[in-house]
Formats: sequence, C-alpha cells, structure tokens
Amino acid sequence: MCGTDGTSSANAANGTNGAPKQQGARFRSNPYQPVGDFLSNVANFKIIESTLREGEQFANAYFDTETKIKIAKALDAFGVDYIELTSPAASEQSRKDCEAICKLGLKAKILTHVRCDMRDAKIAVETGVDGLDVVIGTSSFLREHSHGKDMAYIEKTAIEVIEYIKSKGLEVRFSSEDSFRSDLVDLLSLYRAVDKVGVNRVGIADTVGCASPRQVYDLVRTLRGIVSCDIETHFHDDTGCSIANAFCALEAGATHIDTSVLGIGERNGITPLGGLLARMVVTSPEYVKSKYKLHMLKEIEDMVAEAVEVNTPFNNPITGFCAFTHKAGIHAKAILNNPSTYEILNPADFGLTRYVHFASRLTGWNAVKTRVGQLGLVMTDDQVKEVTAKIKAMADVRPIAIDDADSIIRSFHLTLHEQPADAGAAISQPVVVGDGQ
Ligand code: HCA
Ligand code: CU
Repeated sequence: MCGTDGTSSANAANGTNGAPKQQGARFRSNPYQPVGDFLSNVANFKIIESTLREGEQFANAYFDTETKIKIAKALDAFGVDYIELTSPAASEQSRKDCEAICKLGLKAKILTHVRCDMRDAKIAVETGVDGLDVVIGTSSFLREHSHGKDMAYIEKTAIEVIEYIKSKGLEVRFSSEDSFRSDLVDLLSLYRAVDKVGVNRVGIADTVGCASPRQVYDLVRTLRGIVSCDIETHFHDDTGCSIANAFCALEAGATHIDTSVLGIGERNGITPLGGLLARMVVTSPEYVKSKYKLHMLKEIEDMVAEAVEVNTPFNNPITGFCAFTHKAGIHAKAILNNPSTYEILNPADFGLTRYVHFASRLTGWNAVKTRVGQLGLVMTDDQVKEVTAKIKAMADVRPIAIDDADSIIRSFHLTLHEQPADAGAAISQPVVVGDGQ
C-alpha cells in the first residue's frame, strides 16, 4: 500500500509505485481479494469540510463574516465537495452569514448542521443551503443527560424532519451523535428507518473520540449491509485515531468524511483536512491529485491558523515545519540519491520543498558536499570529509546555525588557496534538493 519498491525516485516518493490505479478495478480482478475491498471507497470519497461548523466550536475560534467568506472561498477553490456551516438557529449573525455564503455561488454544496428538531429545520431551509445535516444524540449518556428523549421519539422526529427537508427539495443527512456508545440494535434500526424514507446520507459520529480503527471498520461495514444511502463519518481526535478511523471508514464503505482545517473543533478537534489527504494521497494518488488543489493546503492552513490564533504544530502532516527535513547523515545521503528512500510524500505535490539539514553533529559528508556546491565552492571528496569533521566538532560543543556551518565551510575553503569556481553565486538558502534525477 505504501508504494515504495526503491526502483524509481519521484514516483516512489509519490506512492504511485504499487498503489492501484483504480483501486476498485484492480481488486475486482483478483478473486482472492477479501470481500471488504469491494466495499472500499479509498479511491472515491467526498469531503464534508466543517471548519465553519465543527471548527467554530474550537475554543479559540471566532470567525467574523469576512473571515468565513474568505475560508469558504479558499476551501471551494481547494476542491472540497461540501462546506458545512453552523446552524442558523445558533444566532442571528450565524443565520445572516449562512445566507451570505449561500449567495457566493460556490461550486461546493453548502450544508448547515441542525438539531433534529422541526423548528431548527424550518429556519435552515430558508437560508438557501443545498442541504441539512441533521443530528441527535443516541447514546444512553446523551439520551439521559442531554435531550432526555427515548429511541421511539427520536425515530418519529427524525422521519418528520427528514420528510420535511426532502419536501423542500433539499439534501438531507441524518446522524446519531455518540454513535459508538449507542446500542447497536437501536442504532441500526434507526438508520434503517431513515434510509427507508429516503435520507441521502446517514452519519456515524465518534463524538468523544473513543473508537478504534477496528471498531470503525466493523460498524461501518455492518451499516453498509443495512442501508442503501451514502454513509458519512465524523471522528474526534481525543485518542489520536481520527485520521486512521476516517481511513478505515472508507475501507469499510463510508462515502463521506468530515474534516476541518488543522482539525480544529470541540476539545482537540476532528480529522484534519491536511492529515486526511496525506493519508489518502499515498493510497489513491491519482484520485487525490486530480481532485484537490494540494498546492493550496499550506495557504489555507495558514489562513485558519491566523484566524484562530494558533501555530501550525511542528509535526503536522505535510506542513509542519520539519515534515520534509532530513537530518541524520545516513538519511541525507539516501535522500540526495533518491528521495523515495525516506519520503512517502513528495513535497512538490504540495508546492513545498525538502530540506537536508547539514548544520548538526549528525550530518554526513554527502549533505555537506551538496552545500559546498550550493555555495559555489569546489572541493575534492577528501576535502569535504575534512570540513565535515570540523562542522561535527563545532556542533559537538554547541548547537550551530546554518550560517555557522557555512562560515566553517568558507574559511576551510580559503585555507585551500583555491579560488571559488563562482564565489559570487553563494546562496544563503538551506540545502534543498530536487527529485533526485
Ligand atoms: C457535537 C456534534 C457533532 C456532530 C457530528 C455529526 C459530534 O457534539 O458537537 O453531525 O455527524 O461530534 O457528534 O459534531
Ligand atoms: Cu463533532
């Protein structure tokens, strides 16, 4: 699945080697493939982008109208299928913002997220949205301590609300909040009932982030056998499984995944848009690269990070500052020969570059040799090895910066009584290497 066989550089780094062109087509031709793979939607899924709904529930989030519009336009240009907005019943400004975004004429379908309540549905259908995501808690925790309704009431209300929304010609999804702590029989009966009245999607929500990938696979696969409509999934990240859970949901036959930019949402949030696409571009490179403007990811993340006043985490998939930085000498040497040795994602797919770190005691002479070349200097391999030893000796004493390492290289070069080949062309950029051709 990871797609590296070490035979080619750029392709392997992209995960295209060994990854099926058309997942379904390839698996179907293999009679021994497990039945689950027939269900898989890893090469055919839709994103419901919820930065402007779940994301607004993030502790630091406050989006004014202008910011909401900017984010909605960017997500639309990026290529998400749906943009989910806060319920217009939440506040007067939420309702106005919802109307304003509906009027933008975006390609993405606009959804709003409402409680399973006729009053909320009536307000929402007037805003101009393409569809409603309806939700109600089904776990005993939420039935007893939140809305206080039993399953019979939930089913009856759900059917009324769904039929009303459909009668207005809008798309409707019905989801159970806290699905993984709900009674399985109750849950499946409810989904079957709403499927029968023509709901467009049913949703599974891991509201508290308790589910493991295997539990997700089992539940989605069971549900896939019960309903004929699409299946949307929503995963919180409390136990760090939100991306893996989304992936397993797709493998089990889910059709739609909820995301938010940087994963922002209640508590520590949900499946992040970038993290999900990092996973999916390795599995289904052609689908993901043809559908999404991956070069826009960093700009969108920066926009949202600024709006909610957080920094992008250092270990964020793709855009974390060191996501494509290679440090140890052994890694640097191999990366300089062929980036697929230590990269499963190709930074160029996201408009980014890789960086080979050479200002450290873990560096090797191959990285330093590349730097020497970038500085426009000429040295034999033995000389590069000698200056590498000097860099390591200095880095053993204290942390060194790129400038320090460059100074060591330059002064060493002066002592060689040689003129640089093109001293004027010295670059102060770090070592950035291409695809190894
Ligand atoms: C919440 C609701 C929700 C809804 C998910 C959905 C959840 O608790 O704020 O509509 O599928 O996590 O259950 O975000
Ligand atoms: Cu949620």
